[in-house]
Amino acid sequence: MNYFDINDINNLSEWIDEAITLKKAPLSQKSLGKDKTICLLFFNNSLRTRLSTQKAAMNLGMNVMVMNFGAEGWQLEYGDGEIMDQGKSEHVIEAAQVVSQYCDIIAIRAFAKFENKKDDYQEQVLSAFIKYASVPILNMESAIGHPLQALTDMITIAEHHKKSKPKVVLSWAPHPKSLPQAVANSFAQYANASDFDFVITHPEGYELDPQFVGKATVTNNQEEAFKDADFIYVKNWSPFADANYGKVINTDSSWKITAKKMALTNNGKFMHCLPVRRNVIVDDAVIDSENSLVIQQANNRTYAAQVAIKKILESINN
Ligand code: AN0
Ligand code: CP
Repeated sequence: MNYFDINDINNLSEWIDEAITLKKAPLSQKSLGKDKTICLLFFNNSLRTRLSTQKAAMNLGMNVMVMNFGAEGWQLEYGDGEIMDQGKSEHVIEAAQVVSQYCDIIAIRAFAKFENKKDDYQEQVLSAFIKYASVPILNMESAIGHPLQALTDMITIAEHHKKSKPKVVLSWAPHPKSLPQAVANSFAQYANASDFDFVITHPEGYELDPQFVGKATVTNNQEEAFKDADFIYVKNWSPFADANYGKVINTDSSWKITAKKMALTNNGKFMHCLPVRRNVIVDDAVIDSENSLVIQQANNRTYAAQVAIKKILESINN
């Protein structure tokens, strides 16, 4: 099996429970990955994903190889039948088969490139590796999804919610650079698969892909959305719509998360996947408050990765 997106999870609440169990005894499955190797390929920067995925693999007894593919690998070609007389040195057809011979799982981070929406939304890089590799693929944030982060966020909400149906709000916040929709897409997808009162709030022009919005309530009124919320999940993303795909069209600082806005919530918890720009996305007073879960979220990245790798290893062993 791959862990590419939510469709690879047979039972989300079971995965969440398993991650919480692994968190109590992280070394309990240490023999599962013995003599198995995971290769982590990074086409983009990372702190949490890189270290927590390594940690998770080590907790399962695996060997880990990491490569900054974007900075140090050959530039890959993805197109069929291309005459490769330009900048690209190697085709993914060979690269994926070659890497498969060195390891048992290939984990990949490859963000949206914002060059061509179709390539991004067809998951050009991850799809090519899934097609040509002969070992399972683990998604460490692809063009349109970040399934390890979303699994982490569902684990964190499960640990902290006090109600059977919490109000969970995904809020856009301003950022000076253009960021992918991946984190927001996956959060929305996993939130829709959970028993939440789920609300998305963003300025006009920041509508997400409807396939991820699903049955969520969507509003351009952030303060209205925050009322009585139990969890405020904040993220910047760039527009999905064709006209402004991947551009920055709004940096309105009135969308920043402030203590005044948090006071509208039901003593709500503040969540963000990190990295976060302080006092642009969120005020110090909020991220430093007792209600901020950001450090605990980052810790849960290890157990989300551990449950995903465990499932893949079990599928290999069977
Ligand atoms: C990335 C993003 O928004 O997708 C990674 C977040 C986990 N963030 C930045 O590039 C700042
Ligand atoms: N949240 C997250 O994926 O962080 P990194 O980009 O640092 O890996």
